[in-house]
Amino acid sequence: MPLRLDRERFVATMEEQARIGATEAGGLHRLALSDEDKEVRDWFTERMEDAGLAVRVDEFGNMFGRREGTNPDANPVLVGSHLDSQPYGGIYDGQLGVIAALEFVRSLNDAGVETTHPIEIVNWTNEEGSRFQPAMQGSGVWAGAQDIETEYAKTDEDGVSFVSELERIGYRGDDPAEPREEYEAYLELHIEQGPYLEENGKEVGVVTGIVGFTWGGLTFHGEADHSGPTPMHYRSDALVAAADVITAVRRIPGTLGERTVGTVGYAKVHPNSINIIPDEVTITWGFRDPDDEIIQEAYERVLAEAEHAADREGVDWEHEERMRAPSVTFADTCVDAVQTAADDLGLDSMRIFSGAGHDATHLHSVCDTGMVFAVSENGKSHNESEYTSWDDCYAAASTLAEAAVNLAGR
Ligand code: HGY
Ligand code: MN
Ligand code: MN
Ligand code: MN
Repeated sequence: MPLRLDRERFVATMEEQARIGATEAGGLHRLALSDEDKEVRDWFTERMEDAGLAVRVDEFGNMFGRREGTNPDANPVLVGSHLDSQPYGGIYDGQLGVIAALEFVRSLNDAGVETTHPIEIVNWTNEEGSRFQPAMQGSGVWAGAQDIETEYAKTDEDGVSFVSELERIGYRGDDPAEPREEYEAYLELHIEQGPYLEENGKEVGVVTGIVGFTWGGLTFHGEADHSGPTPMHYRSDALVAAADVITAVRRIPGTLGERTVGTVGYAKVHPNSINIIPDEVTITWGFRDPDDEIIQEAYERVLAEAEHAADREGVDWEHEERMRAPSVTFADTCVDAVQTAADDLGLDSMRIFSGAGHDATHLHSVCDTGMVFAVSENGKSHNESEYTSWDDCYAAASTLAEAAVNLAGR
C-alpha cells in the first residue's frame, strides 16, 4: 500500500516557505546566506523539530534532520535538496525537494511506519552558486569535491566572504561537513527546469543522470579613454574583447555535442559610462554536456577565443576557474526504485537526463543516488514565472516518498 502524503499540509508548507523572501511577482529572492536564507533556515529547523527529527547543522551550514530506524546499524537513507534561490527565481527550484522530504517524514509519522534504516532529510547550503561560486557548494564540500577552507574564503561581488556570512546568519555548525557514516542511498526530488516531461505528456521523470559543467570568469583590462576624440586605432576597449567571447560562447555549442549548451550570464563593465571606453570588463561563461570530453573541449575553445580576442583588441586578460563538475549516471538501484514507485502509483513516467545541476551530482560519489523530476510548465525555471501544478508536485513527492520508504525498508 503506497505511503499517503497529506496533500493539504504539503501544499500549505510549500506556500509557507514561498513567503520567505517572496518577490512582488510571486517568485523568490533568497540568495545563499542572505537574511532571507537565515529566515527560511530558522523556519525549517522548527518544522523539522515539529516532525520529531534530531536536527544538526554542519560547519558548512548543511542542515540535517534524522529519524531513527528499527536497526540503528543500518545505513541511513538521505532525502533532500536546497532552500536557497536564484536572484528573482521561482518557488519550486530546490524548495520542492526539501518540502517533499519533510512531508515524507511527516507521512511516516502519521502512518506509524517504522523504517528499518534511519531516514535523514537535508537542506544543502548554496546549491544555486549565484552569489558564491561554485554551484552545489555545500554538497560539494560535504562529499569532498571541494576544500572547505578554499570555499570559506570565496567572496561575493561585493567582496563579502562566504564564512563571514555563514557566521553572521548563525549557521556555521559544529559537525564536520562530511559523511559521518555510510549512506544507503540519496534521493532528490527536483523540478525538471526543462520542457521534455510536458512535451511528452508525462507526470513524473525518472532521472538517469546529470550533465557535467565547467564555469569560468574572464576579466579584460583595456584603457579608459574619451569616447569622442580617441581615434579607433588608438583604442584598447575591454568590452569589445569581451563581446567577441560572448558571441563565441553562443557559437561553440553548435560545433560540439547535441546537448552542449553555453551561456554568459554575468557581465560587469567599468566605468560603465556612455562616453568612456571601458577599461575593465568581467564576464562569466558556462558550458554543460553529458560527455566530460566535450566539456573539456569547450573549456579549451573558450580560453583560446579569449586569447585571440585580447590580442585583436590589444588588451590584457585573466581567467578564474569557477567550477568543474563531472557528468554522472545514477545507480540502477535508485533509478529502479524511482521507476517502481512511479509504476506502483500508476503515474505515466519517462527516463530523463538532467540538463540542470543538482546536489545529487556530488552525492553520486558518496552513495547510490537517484532523482525524481516534477513537470515544469513551459520548461521555465530560474525565472519568477517558474510553475509546477500542485497535482504535479504531489505526484512527484509521492513518487519520492514511495521510492525512499522502499529503500529504507518499511
Ligand atoms: O546551475 C544549475 O544547474 C543549478 O541551478 N545550480
Ligand atoms: Mn535547484
Ligand atoms: Mn537552480
Ligand atoms: Mn539541486
